[in-house]
Amino acid sequence: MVHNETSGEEQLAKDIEVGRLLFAGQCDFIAAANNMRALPPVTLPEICFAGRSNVGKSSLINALTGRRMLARTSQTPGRTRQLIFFNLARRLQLVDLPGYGYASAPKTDIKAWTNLTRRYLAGRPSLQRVFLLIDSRRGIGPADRDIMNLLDETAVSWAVVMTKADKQKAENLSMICNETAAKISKHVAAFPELFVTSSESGVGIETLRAHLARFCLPKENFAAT
Ligand SMILES: Nc1nc2c(ncn2[C@@H]2O[C@H](COP(=O)(O)OP(=O)(O)OP(=O)(O)O)[C@@H](O)[C@H]2O)c(=O)[nH]1
Ligand SMILES: [Mg+2]
Repeated sequence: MVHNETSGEEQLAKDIEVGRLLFAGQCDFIAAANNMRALPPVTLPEICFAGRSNVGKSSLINALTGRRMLARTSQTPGRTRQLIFFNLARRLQLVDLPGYGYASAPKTDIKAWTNLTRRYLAGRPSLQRVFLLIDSRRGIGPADRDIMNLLDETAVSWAVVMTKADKQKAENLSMICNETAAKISKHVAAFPELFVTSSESGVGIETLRAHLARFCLPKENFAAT
């Protein structure tokens, strides 16, 4: 029993190290696209971060890559207005998406971003998984449900990342995570596990790195299956 637990921990530590090494690699800005023709060519496996405005998408990319200023963040919602592509260690493409649910931008702008994001999500052949960010203080809202349904319809695999865990009390956090997990279990294209993170405190970042490494490195690199 004790032996198994130890080896489980060792396996996890090995996977975390694989993730750490990948994310310690160079990460370069590739492209900012505000229309479908401006998307960079399909080359590497790609994962993207989607979610409401201000949920913490750009901050999460910075936390994962350990670079404070790689993706531009802001206290004002609506900071990221294009699809921003980053190349990680020439192995994985990371995409920072514009947020949805931001009411104070001009309506035509909102429509253009929403259309572009939807077209990208539904039609990008290299897209391995969408990471849908949910604020730990708010849980799933109506705009999130629209995206979840779109992803289910287009059969794009997606997973939920809870953000800003540092801003929520432990008991509320576990309650909101249980509620969220129950809701996503009804969606066919959803990965059942939640990733609970804080870009501020670093909670959950190494686990998410280890998970992301699986989209671009061969299976033999990992201990745990
Ligand atoms: N306390 C705390 N604040 C966070 C965390 N992640 C992001 N923030 C803050 O939340 C605000 C929005 O973060 P962004 O990363 O710009 O959010 P975004 O989802 O990229 O927003 P848009 O580009 O507008 O869609 C900023 O003020 C961040 O500092 C976190 O884990 N903890
Ligand atoms: Mg952003």
